[in-house]
Amino acid sequence: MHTSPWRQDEIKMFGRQVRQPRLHTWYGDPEAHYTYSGLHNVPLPWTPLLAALRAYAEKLCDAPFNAVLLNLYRDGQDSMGMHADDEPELGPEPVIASLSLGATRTLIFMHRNCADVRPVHIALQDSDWLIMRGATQQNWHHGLNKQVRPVGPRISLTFREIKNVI
Ligand SMILES: O=C(O)CCC(=O)C(=O)O
Repeated sequence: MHTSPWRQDEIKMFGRQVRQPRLHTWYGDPEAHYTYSGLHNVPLPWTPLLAALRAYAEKLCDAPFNAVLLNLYRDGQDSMGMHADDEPELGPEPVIASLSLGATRTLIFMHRNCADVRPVHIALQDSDWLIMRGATQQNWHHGLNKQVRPVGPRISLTFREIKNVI
């Protein structure tokens, strides 16, 4: 994965163009195009390693995946804002399987509609799998904060199924 062609694209936030606070790449079947945060992602072909991890994820979740988003957090200054993976091409109740590699970072879940439901903090360690499914995206936002404490790089691989492939 150190040979991945990592990208740092610009997205529009509060009316300004800003660079995403992390790097990413998108691999998948040729037709698995994915647009989020205004970025259109055309898939790179599966590498043997990513194809093997996809097969493992499919067994683990008993669900099909045709693409994977790789996120690289270089240090504690890299982050991901609170969001739901609820783009139309993922369908209403997507299964998303995420593998964490490298440094431990904490993924925070906040309920979308009930302010009195406490946030859930999940410390994701090297080799951990996290599976989101059912109504998770409808009910929760998730994200990963910057942190002051020094931390090494972390990669997450989030396997998805793009449904309305073009
Ligand atoms: O890095 C993570 O574990 C979170 C990734 C994520 O939220 C996403 O790709 O939508």
